[in-house]
Amino acid sequence: MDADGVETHDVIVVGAGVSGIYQIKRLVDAGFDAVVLEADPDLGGTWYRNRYPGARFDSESYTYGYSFSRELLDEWHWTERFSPQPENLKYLQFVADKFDLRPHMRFDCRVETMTWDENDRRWTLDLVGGRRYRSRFVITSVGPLSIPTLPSYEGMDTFDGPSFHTYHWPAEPVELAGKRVGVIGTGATGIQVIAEIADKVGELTVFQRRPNWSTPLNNSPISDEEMAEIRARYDEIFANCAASPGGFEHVPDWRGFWNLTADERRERWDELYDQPGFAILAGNFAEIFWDEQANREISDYIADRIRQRVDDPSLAEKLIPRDHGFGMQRLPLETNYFEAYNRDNVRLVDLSETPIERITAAGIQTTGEHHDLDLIVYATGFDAITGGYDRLDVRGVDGVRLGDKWRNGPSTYIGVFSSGFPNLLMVAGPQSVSGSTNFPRAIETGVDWVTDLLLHVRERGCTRVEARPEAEEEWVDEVVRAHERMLFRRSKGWFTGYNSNVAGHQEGQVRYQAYFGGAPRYTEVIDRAAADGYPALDLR
Ligand code: NA7
Repeated sequence: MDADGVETHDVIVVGAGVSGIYQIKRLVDAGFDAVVLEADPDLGGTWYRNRYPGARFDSESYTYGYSFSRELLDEWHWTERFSPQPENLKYLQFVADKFDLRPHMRFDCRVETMTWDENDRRWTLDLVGGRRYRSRFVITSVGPLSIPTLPSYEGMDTFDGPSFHTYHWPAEPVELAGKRVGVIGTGATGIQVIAEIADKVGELTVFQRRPNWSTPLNNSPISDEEMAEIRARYDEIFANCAASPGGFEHVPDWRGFWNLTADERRERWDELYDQPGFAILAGNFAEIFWDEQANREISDYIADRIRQRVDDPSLAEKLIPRDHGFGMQRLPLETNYFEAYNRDNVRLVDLSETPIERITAAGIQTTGEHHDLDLIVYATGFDAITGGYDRLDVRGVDGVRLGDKWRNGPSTYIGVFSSGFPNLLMVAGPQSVSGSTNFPRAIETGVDWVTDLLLHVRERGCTRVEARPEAEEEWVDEVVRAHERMLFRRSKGWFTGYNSNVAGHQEGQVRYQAYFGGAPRYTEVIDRAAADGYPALDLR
């Protein structure tokens, strides 16, 4: 407690999701006086919030879980290869309880403003509701997908029935049986919801602005025997993830796209299409990401798969993307998504033909007709990666606002620091590999790096750490170079190009939000920085 009565700590972590939970564990173990401030009433972040039907990992469960504790790995049993949200939340609660982390967490604490005091070399954090905290260091683990975005259709507040964004799907059961449900949005979330509820609702109307490529998740239960095999293999699993560009066990097919015949490539894709998870993407020929002809060929292959699965040929064509190739946006994974459109109670409204005019008390009015609905689900995505920072109102040296510095896109040193904002460390921040690879694998790497830096700083008695501007420039250059090599440099999407969910993000104006150099390269860069004594940082 400071003299003025403000609760003060060495380190404050903002956000108790997957990153914040591991971050507080490391800090407490290292003897720091640290707390986590969490806006929600409980821990879990993404897995606390996203309770919509069908929400589950797209990463293999056993590559998503934490790797830091052998005991935890031995105790936890994943029941499905791609674990659903209720189990994921239980897992995070189990971790927090097992390591007694709750005493270090403060819930219902939404940070509104963070202000740097250069004389005192500390941050002051003001919360919604008026409470105040202070700390030498702040670690933000606010999540890349924590700010949901809603459209701005006229009449949205006049709809008579329930309507909500998927991120705010209520915790209490939602009555679906016999209801006329409208889903707006066909990203990874919309595709999960649509496939899950199609056979549980009366009628389902899907409002699609642009179709998305999507491939089978190929989920399955994990038996006791399989779990025992996975446990025996954990070291190998995590080593494989660390060595692969995407942080998964899937590795690119390095035989060379053009070294095989078209038939051989199709044979390989037949295998990959039936494999679980991101195999079809991360296990594919790397050329599909930068060679237009290679990308066209795989896109044609996936389009044929969609045609095979949708009974009505003209409907199938509407579900095939034309404005971007396969893998050029975040790939949604699905279970019977395309088959849902073969059901009599499911209808697709193509908003490119008949846009939404307004929301009415009774449903949705498009330029074509009125759709009577009992429930509207907005699966309209997020202000991704930088949205959480924009909402924080961070004021650094000389009162400069982070939101202003990042107005046209983020600028960071390795996704952890942004110069002008000393002692502010980001876990899974913009321009790290978190947005572009298997998320929790990158989180562990990031948390370990940040914690080791704080130990280094403590040993030397430093009270101020800031990235040198020239180091930041160099990193942004690398981020841009890695991005510009890829075909997706032209696509819309929350981490590839510009984010079409966010009003104000302009088409053609790319925000370099994520690092696409791959997990091994990123780890090499940050490890070297630590081994060399952090030359890119100004330590005082
Ligand atoms: P996404 O992937 O950003 O998808 C959002 C969807 O909502 C997408 O189909 C958008 O169409 C659509 N959208 C957004 N705004 C509108 C408006 N105003 N009208 C109609 N349709 C709209 O978000 P998700 O939640 O699906 O996925 C985010 C991540 O969550 C996912 O990658 C996982 O990691 C978990 P568009 O394509 O922009 O035309």
